[in-house]
Order: sequence, then C-alpha cells, then structure tokens
Amino acid sequence: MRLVVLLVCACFVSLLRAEDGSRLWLRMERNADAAEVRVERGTKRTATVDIAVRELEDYWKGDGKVVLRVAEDGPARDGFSIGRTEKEEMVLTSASGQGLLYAAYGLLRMQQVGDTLGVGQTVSDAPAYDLRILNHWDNPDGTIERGYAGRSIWQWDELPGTVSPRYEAYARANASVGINGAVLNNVNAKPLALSSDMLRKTAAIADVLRPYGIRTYLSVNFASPKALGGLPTADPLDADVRQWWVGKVDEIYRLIPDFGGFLVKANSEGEPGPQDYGRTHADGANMLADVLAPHKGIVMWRAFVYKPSSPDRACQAYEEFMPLDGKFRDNVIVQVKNGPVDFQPREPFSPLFGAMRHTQVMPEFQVTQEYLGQSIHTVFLATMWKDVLSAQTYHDGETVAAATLRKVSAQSVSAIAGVANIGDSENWTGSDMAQANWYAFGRLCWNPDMSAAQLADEFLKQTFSADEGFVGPMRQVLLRSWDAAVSYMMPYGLHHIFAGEHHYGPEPWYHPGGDIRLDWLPSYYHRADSVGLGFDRTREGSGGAAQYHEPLSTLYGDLRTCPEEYLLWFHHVPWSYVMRNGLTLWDNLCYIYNHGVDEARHFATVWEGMRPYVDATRYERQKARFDRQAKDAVWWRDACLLYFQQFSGLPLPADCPPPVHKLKDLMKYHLDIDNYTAAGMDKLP
Ligand code: BDP
Repeated sequence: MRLVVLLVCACFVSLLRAEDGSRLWLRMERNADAAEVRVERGTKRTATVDIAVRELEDYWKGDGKVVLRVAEDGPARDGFSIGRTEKEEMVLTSASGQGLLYAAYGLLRMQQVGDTLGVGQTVSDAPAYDLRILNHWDNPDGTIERGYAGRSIWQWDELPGTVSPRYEAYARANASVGINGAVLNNVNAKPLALSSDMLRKTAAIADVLRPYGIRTYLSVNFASPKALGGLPTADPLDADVRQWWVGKVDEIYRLIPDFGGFLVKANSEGEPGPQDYGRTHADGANMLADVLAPHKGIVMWRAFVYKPSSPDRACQAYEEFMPLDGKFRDNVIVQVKNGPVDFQPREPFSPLFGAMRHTQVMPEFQVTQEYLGQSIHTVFLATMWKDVLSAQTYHDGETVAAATLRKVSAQSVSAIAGVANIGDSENWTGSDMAQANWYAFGRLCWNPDMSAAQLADEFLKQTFSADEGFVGPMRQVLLRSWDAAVSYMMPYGLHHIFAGEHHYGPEPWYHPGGDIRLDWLPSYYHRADSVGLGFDRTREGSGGAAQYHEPLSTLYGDLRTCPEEYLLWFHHVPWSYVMRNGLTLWDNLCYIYNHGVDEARHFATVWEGMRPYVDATRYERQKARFDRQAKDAVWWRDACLLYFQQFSGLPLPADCPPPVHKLKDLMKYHLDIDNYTAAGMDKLP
C-alpha cells in the first residue's frame, strides 16, 4: 500500500513539475525525435513555412507524416485546410505560407485539446477579420499605460543591437492564436516614437515579428511635425506638414517594407489633433491616409473623443463622427471602443456600430483589465466581447460583428483591435488566468462565432490541464466571472464609479477637490440623489438612447422596456421602482451586490479544489488572487451599498448580510497605486 502511495505521489510530482506560466497555452512536450514533415515540391520555403515545419517537427506526435502544400486553389488569405488521408498522412493546405503556419498551430491545438480527424476527413478554417491587432499602450521609458504585468517587453534601451528572445516568443504566441498585427506604442503617443533612432529600433522588432505574419504599426502623435520636425504648425492642410509626413513615412517604409500603418488618438484627453487648427477628424485622417496609401498603409483613427463641456460624454463619439460618415478615405478605419463611454464593466455597444454605413469601423476591446480588477481578478472577457459582437444593431439587420466585417469598398479591409495585457512579467500577463483573455481575443478575432465555453475549454486544456475534473469546474468559473464582476462592481448599468486615476476598487464618492472635469467624477455617472440612481439618457435627459436604431432607441428609452442590465445606464430610477422580479431597485441592488460576493467566494473555493491539477507555483499565485478577489467583492459591495444608502435612506433587506466595513473607513482609505500587486494585496481593505 505504502508503495502504491509513493508511486502515485512520484507520478504527481513529475507530472506537475514547476511552471512559471511563461509557456502560456503552448505547453506541448517536445518530441525526442523530430516528426516527419514534408514540404511539397513547388511550395516555397519561406521563413514562415520554415517555422511551420519546425513547430510540427518539434511537437506533432501523430503516427503518419505531415505534408505541407501551398496550392493556388487552396483556401485563400490566411485560411487553411487540414486533411487526413488513407495513408495516415496529415495534409495541410493553404494559398499562402502564412496559412500553413496557422494550419500548423491549428493541428497542434487539435492535438492538445484532444480533437481528432477521421481517415478521409478534412477540416477548413479561415479568419473572419482581415486585421487582428494588439494595441500596446507601452511608453518609450518602459512603463505601460494601464499595464499590470510589469514593464514593457520592448527593451528600447538595448535595441536595435540586442534583440530580446522574448520578441520571438511573443510573435509565436500571437501567431498561434491568429493575431497578425501589433501597434507597439501607447495611443498617448510621444513624438519621439517617430525619431530616426526609434524607427531603427522598431524595425528590429518588426524583423522578428514578420516571419510569424505579424505586421508592425505605430501610434503617432498628431503634432509630430511640430514637436519632432520643428515646423510651426501641424495643420493637416498645410503643405509643409504634409511633406513632413511624406518624408517620415518614406523613411519608415525604407526600414520596414511591410509596415502596417498608424493608429491615432487625436483631440482626446488633451492629445493634439486636427481640431486644433479648425479641421475635422476626416481632414486629419485623410491627410495621413493619402501619405500612407502608396505604401499600402492604413490609418486607424480612434473615435474615443469627449469634451469637458458636453452634457453627456456617452453621446460625443456619435455626435462628432456621424456627420463625417463617408468622408474618410478607403484606407482609414475608425476604431471604436466597444461601448460609448470607456471599457466599463458592462456597457451597451457603441451606437456608432452599424450606424456608419460608408466608413470602415473596427471594434476596440480592452484586454488589459483596467476597469475589471487588473491583474488580480479573474474576469474572462470573451463573454463580454461576444455579448458586444453578437448584439443586434438593427441597421440592416447587422450585428456588431457583421457591421464591422462588412467592407464599405473594394479596397477596404476589416479589422479589430485589443489593448494588450502583456508585460515583462514571467507569465506575460501578471495573472496566469489573464492569459485567457489574450488567448480568447486572438481566437475570437479569427472566429467571432466561437462560443465562450469553447474558448474557455481550449484555453484551460492547453494552459493547465485537460482533465475534466479541472476543465469542468473552471469552465464554469470562467463563464460566470464577467457576470460576477459586473454584479459586485457596477450592476444594472452603473458605470465609472471607480477610485480616481488608477481605477482599482470602488470610490463612488471620488472627488479630489479643486477644478477637476466633472466627467472625471463618479457622481457625473451615477447621479445618486434622494429620488434615485442612474444617468437619464431618455429624451427628457441627454437623449443618448436616441442614438440607437429603432427598435432599440424606444426599447432603451422606456423605463418599462429597458433591459435591466442597462437600467441605470439609460434611466434615473427611483429607489422604490419595482423591477421585473417584484422587488424594488434598492432591494435588488443589495441582492445583486451580494450575489457578486457569493460568486467571487465560490470561485475561490472552486480553485482550492484544483490543487491536484495545477503545479504549486501557479496554484499558489492564483489562489492569492482568487482570495483577494473575494475580499475585493466585499469591499465593492460595502462601499457602494453604504454610500448609496446615504441617498436612498433605506435599510438593507433583512436577509442581506451586514457590511464588513464602515463607510467612513473606506472613504478615508487611499490605495497606493504601487501597492496593489501580489506583494501588497494584503494591504487592501
Ligand atoms: C482610458 C484610460 C486612459 C487611456 C484612454 C484611451 O484610462 O489611460 O489613455 O482610455 O483609450 O480608459 O485613450
């Protein structure tokens, strides 16, 4: 008996050897002897095809050989097919070498998750969006705006001389999930990003990403001609300004022949833009687009704009961009955040989706969890992204996905972007579970029809364990995690009641004093008063609901028909308003915050049962996070309910547990931004 126990333990130890999370979902065991991989005659051995061959030789464990062929009539673009022949060969076919690389990763994924192909069977796959892009908000000094996984992976100081091996690992991980573009720097771009010195460094990174099919893009500061070029103006209609951009773009393409193009945040949150010169967003975007067009480059022009003077921030992007519909060049794509405000825990989709009929529009998601617990809370964002992509816009019956996949002209390309959650921490994303969001983002850009459950399964099996004892419970955790976070943070359409600046934790009372913009204060959004709670976006209020196409405009604009998940987004609702379940708003608020707490506690308990399936390092790291998440849920609940109670004047329902914290203590508490990482987690309330 003792021997058996010892043997079982030994197996366990060897199976669960220490891991640091750096291998992400690519944890295949290397073959002792290379698998037999043959590239068909006539198929060009590009660097990309070589990577496909190497990956298969190293990791494919099937019996027969693998044949790679580029065929003119094969699946187009990045698409591919995988067939199993009578001779037990796996035949990977595509019209391009890039497609073969995706096929190789597709085959290895099938192997890892346990999908098999019968003899004579073929599967085909092709990406939905043409451009599947990560936006890095990385600064030249190595810091990352809204980054929670250490410093930037780009080592600007040592580039171009030293090229970190991490760049290739990064490229490989992206290619394995179908991502084919990377904007290397922050949308709040420094003019310095376009200096000749920085461009040479950028080119060195581009050289590493290229064979993996990843194009390099840069965010640009619209005032660069002034700040970097020394011109007196950055007016997009000025001939010298245009000429400056022509020269700069030529310089870029000499260094990076397949450079993708520019991402621009203009006239937003203090960034310069064409409006500084009385010009429109279209004037600015088109000038850059014309300069990039001869090189086949594109401009991704962000619609994230809002002015302090507006009565409703949520309305502004639509107000500024709708009049410009049809005025943008074919190589401009307007990049729109998923919701009308700012990556909040839950927002209705931006009304620009579907409404812009003559402009290519791309969704921007935030993979980094600025507003969703950063690198501590487990929140599987695929659920949220699917909610947005599958939302019906009612413009010609298009969903958000369909509206953004539709090409407005023969030259247009479809695109989608995600703000990366990647840094130089050993596991890339700070939290091991947050790798799921990087993974799911890539897979969803490839195929928006994949279900959140499929995405969760694929990720969990490859990254942790394919054992159903693990996958079953953790799938449920991932699938419920977004709803849980919304419940304990901002249920029923509440938004932006975060602590100021760092956005971790609750501060519905936040007001730093002084002359701050009203739209940077939680009270601007929650509008709590003795009558009720929520932002009135009906016709009597800001009119925001009317930006949606009928029937949504009427549906959202009427308190009785508004989906309850958006109730406080569109309405200022009396505390005593009776909701569909017969309970008042106040009572429901109390219950839903508690539901969120229960869920977060449940996740922590489920994780404790996962110890047998996960190596000690990742188990402990994640345990600390689930435990903290559960405490944070209590912190959120107490802060919000006690704060709003001052306005409602109502008691908590008798069956709600009493608060753990006192409001006055929570209001005195100020989180030290550098102290909420794993090491400082115990310092939180
Ligand atoms: C907000 C972030 C800010 C970004 C901005 C943006 O708080 O750091 O610069 O979005 O998207 O969510 O430009």
